[in-house]
Amino acid sequence: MTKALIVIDVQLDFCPGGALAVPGGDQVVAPINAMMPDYDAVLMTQDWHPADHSSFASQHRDAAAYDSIEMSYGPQVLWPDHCVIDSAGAQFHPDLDLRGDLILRKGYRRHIDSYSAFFENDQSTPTGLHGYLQDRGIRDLTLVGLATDFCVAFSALDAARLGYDVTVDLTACRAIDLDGSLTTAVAHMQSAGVRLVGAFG
Ligand code: VGL
Ligand code: ZN
Repeated sequence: MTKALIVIDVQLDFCPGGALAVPGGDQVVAPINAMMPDYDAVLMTQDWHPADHSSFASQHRDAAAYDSIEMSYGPQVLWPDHCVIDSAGAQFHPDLDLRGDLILRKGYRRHIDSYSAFFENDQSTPTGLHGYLQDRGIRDLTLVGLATDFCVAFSALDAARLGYDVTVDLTACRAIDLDGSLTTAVAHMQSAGVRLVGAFG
């Protein structure tokens, strides 16, 4: 079976010292590089926001980073400004092996966030990744990267919903863990049939 490794958002802003640093975020780089040769396709996502993106707390009066607000498409956590288009923090970690097949950018439309590699946060606007994978006959996906409880989990849940065989390798993931979000994400992934392997870092 053709199998793909999907590397989610291994960018400097999600690593220690970055704008939305995930504890131990840089520790995923070495295991991800080591996994790449085992896959027929290696795809990467890159969180890529305009400077006035609506997921940034800075764009909302009376709101602070990590507050949750209601948007037209549902609940949305407000984040510190991060992964701004062309900024240093939006770059991939310099040690990440970039010899992959596809880089998919997401979150570039001001009014809607996109955690998942498959759909924007309205859960219905496609990114085109499903079509790409179908075209290549890829049905078997392993997801790794940052952050376990947001972009990795949303991508894994969408992939399971679309009928892919989905594995998340926790050895090569790290979480933000906002108010129990990691426990919730793990429970949702387990009940959706996502295979969780490896140990939490
Ligand atoms: C992410 C929050 C905001 C992620 C991206 O990559 O998990 N989280 N943007
Ligand atoms: Zn983002």
